[in-house]
Amino acid sequence: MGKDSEAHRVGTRAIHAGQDPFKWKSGAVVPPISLASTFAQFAPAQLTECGFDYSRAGNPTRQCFEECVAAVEGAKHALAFASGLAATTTLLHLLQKGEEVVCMDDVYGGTNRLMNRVFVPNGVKVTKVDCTNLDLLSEALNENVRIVWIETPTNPTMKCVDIEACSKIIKSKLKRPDSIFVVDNTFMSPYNQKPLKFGADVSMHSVSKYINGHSDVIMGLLMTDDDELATKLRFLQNAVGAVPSPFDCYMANRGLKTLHLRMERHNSNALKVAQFLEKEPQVERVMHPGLKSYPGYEIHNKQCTGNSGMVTFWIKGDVETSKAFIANLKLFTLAESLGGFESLAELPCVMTHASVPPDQREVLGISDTLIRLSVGLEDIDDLLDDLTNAFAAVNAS
Ligand code: P1T
Repeated sequence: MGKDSEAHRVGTRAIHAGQDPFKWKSGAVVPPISLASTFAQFAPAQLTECGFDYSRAGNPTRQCFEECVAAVEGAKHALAFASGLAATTTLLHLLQKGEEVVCMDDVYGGTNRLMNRVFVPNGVKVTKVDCTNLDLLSEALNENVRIVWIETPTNPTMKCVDIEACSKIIKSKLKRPDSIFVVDNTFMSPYNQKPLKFGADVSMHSVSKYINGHSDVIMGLLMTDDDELATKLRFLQNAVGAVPSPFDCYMANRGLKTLHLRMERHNSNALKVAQFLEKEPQVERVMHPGLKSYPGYEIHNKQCTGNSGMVTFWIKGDVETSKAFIANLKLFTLAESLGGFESLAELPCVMTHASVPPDQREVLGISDTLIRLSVGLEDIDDLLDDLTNAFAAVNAS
């Protein structure tokens, strides 16, 4: 992160950090998409001053995005990958056979599937722990644990984990210097939450969500302040090779320019939706960090400056009620994913979390009446009308 950007606030960083028009010879105010897969060398292994040799190892458009997003999160290093799961896969390649991951019990279904069905068969141990209970976390930590992985708030039940408290326990119990505490920060975005400031070693993102913000890119990120860890991850970024295309880097860099504006609107729209749902007689329970009733309200407010657009609720009834409610929504589109400008609704038990074993889903409360909303940037009264109409239609049927 450059000196200038350290002095700037987050919106200014999103627009200017790493974007100096004079670093491109033309002075273009919008960074060019550098499509070259390879770069000319002056003599064998004598590179230009930019230091690029092959685009898997490094690319100007990717570097431009990485520098900007690092400045927005306030991280020293950012590394971009072809998807959120590609970022996770690359990080998990730090593990040796026999080493262990302690993973929050509620995480994105794809993260759960990656750990259990790809890494466990290859000799990694994964232990699921409800890290909202710090005693359980502490008990789970032993000398084989190399990585602790959490989300907060979690996908999809929105449980809040105390990042700072976890970090203190991990640092005091895991004496090995190579242990890594990762926070998947996708739900909050760098605008609302900066896990590295609370003791996380890595902040991971699915860029496909809020950072890009326009539902037209699949990409992931790992961010860290640790130079040594960054070097290891840079090695793996190139060696494993799950890198994003220059075009996607361009798109994500462009989406990032409005992150601060979008997040303000996501934050306010979602709070109003959550407050509306809390008063709706057909709703059993709502989870959103902006509600006073939210179990992690104080912890969340200590570590976040906003709540994002994610709202989870349990509708009264059964799976047919959930399906009827979703079918009657007109503005909320039935689709997986989140964090785009458009509002989405989904049923995690058969969509994003279908790969989580049914007994685990039951323990976590990912029932067939749990509906997840990604509240977008539309006019709030139109969104509330849409929800009102869908509840009325379910009630009338
Ligand atoms: O889809 P991808 O860019 O690979 O990111 C994976 C991922 C990682 N972490 C979290 C918290 C996520 O929510 C995701 C992707 N999630 C969805 C597609 C979803 O609908 O929840």
